[in-house]
Amino acid sequence: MSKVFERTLITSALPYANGPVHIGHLAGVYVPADIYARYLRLKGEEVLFIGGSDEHGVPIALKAKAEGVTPQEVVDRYHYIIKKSFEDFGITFDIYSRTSSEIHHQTASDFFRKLYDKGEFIEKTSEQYYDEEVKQFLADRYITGTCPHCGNEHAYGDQCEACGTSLSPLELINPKSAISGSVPVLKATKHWYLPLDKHEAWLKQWILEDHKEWKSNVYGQCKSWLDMGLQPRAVSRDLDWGVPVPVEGAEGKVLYVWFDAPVGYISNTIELCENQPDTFGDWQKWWKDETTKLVHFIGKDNIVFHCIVFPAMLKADGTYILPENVPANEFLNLEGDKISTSRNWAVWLHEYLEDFPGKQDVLRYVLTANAPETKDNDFTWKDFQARNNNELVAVLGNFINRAMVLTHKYFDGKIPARGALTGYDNEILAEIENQKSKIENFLEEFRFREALKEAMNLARIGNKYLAETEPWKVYKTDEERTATILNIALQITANLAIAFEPFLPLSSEKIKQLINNTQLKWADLGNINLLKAGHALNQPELLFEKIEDEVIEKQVQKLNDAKKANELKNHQAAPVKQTIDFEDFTKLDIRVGKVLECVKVPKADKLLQFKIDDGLGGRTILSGIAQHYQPEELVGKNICFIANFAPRKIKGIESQGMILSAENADGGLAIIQPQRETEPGSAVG
Ligand code: B3M
Ligand code: ZN
Repeated sequence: MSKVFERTLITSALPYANGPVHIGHLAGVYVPADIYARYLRLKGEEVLFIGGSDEHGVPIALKAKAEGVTPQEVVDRYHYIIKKSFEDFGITFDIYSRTSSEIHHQTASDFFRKLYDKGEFIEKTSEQYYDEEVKQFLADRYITGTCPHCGNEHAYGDQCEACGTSLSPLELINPKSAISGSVPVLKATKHWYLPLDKHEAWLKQWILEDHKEWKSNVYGQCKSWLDMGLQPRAVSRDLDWGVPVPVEGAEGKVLYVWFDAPVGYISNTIELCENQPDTFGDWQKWWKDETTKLVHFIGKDNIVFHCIVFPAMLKADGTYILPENVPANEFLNLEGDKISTSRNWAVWLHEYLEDFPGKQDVLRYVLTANAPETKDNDFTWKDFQARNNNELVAVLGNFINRAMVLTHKYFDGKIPARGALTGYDNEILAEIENQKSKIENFLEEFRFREALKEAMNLARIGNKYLAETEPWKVYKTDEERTATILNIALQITANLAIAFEPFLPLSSEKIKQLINNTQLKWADLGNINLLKAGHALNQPELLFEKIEDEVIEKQVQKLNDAKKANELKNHQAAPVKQTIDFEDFTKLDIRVGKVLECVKVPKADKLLQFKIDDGLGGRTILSGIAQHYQPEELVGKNICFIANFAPRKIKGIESQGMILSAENADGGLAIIQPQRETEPGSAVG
């Protein structure tokens, strides 16, 4: 028998507060969670939607250290930027709080302590790397060394990013502390472990048997974890940033970030319910009542923590409900490349809004239409433009605008009364009624792309109806028939306002303004008598506007610039060549020359032809730098050249030497010039 739920608790992954949020976050987690929350609220259900920043963990501590500020300063900086981005994009959290808050520290600490008192942990002492210079145990990420598999000298204690192998710090050859650079020593340290192996049996039953309806990507990942067999997991760390382990003798230890972060969902609920008890009631009803449906929205890299580790923690406590579903998404790539904060390969939400003010719905639309629900997907600016121009403008916006404009033209902006219906009218009305269950079923199954497609099909039905019935022609001979057609078109418009509300809240609001009816509920969807004859519409206004090629090209350029800047930043000089002695060096006859003439070589786009004063009567040299200099800017300049370079014929011209230049990481060339005026023919050495 399937369970009967009375309310829904929706959580969305708490983003790390070590950078702003980008389109990948929005597409993977926050837009789907918000669609679901809005849909349930529109249906009049009792809903709580929890968000917040994850402010602990090694990367935040590491970033603070690198910047010479406290971790609190780092998270303060990003928490508010992230919170604002979510507000701007209409993500309707009931609370967006943070894990550095006092109430969270208290809640997480109590959670740990209860499990500790119940004997749910095992204690283990093991040898871990310790930095004697800074007197600190080193988290895996704080240790670098040579990868035993591929020889990469910059592998981390948890992973080699060159060959992708997972590592343990003890496997690294020549380990070094990333904090002080010193060689770490092994030292015994005690930690608490959650024995996941003891939870394996019920987890298998609960997921693999009782939740076969979970999305296949989620179910599949859980199955492979469970098939491999679960191991005890450390839930504490030697670190000075986080929730202190509330046990005697645990000084210098904090809860592992993945232990405290999911408890953040609970502490944020407590914070909200304590602040607004009249609206949200007692927090325990959200977490401890079997009639509450708990749903976690996350990205695929968080599956194990939400489907296995956190449920095991909740079960170990014994008083909590477990998630009913975990609709995790796969990843969104950007223009064919993995989104990366550190490489600045991302579309940042706050920057998007600077470039596309007021267009949050366009992004919500594109990210949902192209959501990575079952596999990784790609965001491209071309697709963004196409979906805006061909779908939002040409289908949705165009239909509503035609219905509005024609009604103003023929009926003074008032809903005309419907006359007798034709067979075709009835067909269309039946199609409209049908859309409701299609959209609903997809929403209930967390298939938001399909749900959105069906909402858009409602507008397609409307466009088809206007194209077939041609009210602008009919009006000349039959006003009553025109009235019927436009009445139907306006009922479809009212339906669109409802159907799109979970997906495009701002546009839905605008449609309601246009039709002058803000009272529409989800239950009204499919109803074809929503607007009464005689009801006055507001003035027509365009809902969406075309996005031109130049605007899109600018965005692509911006990404390419970021890529270039990143390549330069990460550029490492080439390794030094084999050692030579002075003898070898003296074989090179390097001299200063003065450029007398410089011209382009015909039919060779890279070559410049130089006439050089070498103090010996002059010589001709060809050089492949035409793409980096205009010939005239070099005339009169001093340069350096190799005078005893064997002459070579290029394009029928003999080149008698080689001009020296330096090459930048991006391939740009710069000619070497003596730093003072020097006589032609002077030796360089
Ligand atoms: N902060 C990981 C992430 O942003 C983590 C999620 C916590 S959810 C409790 O991918
Ligand atoms: Zn490696």
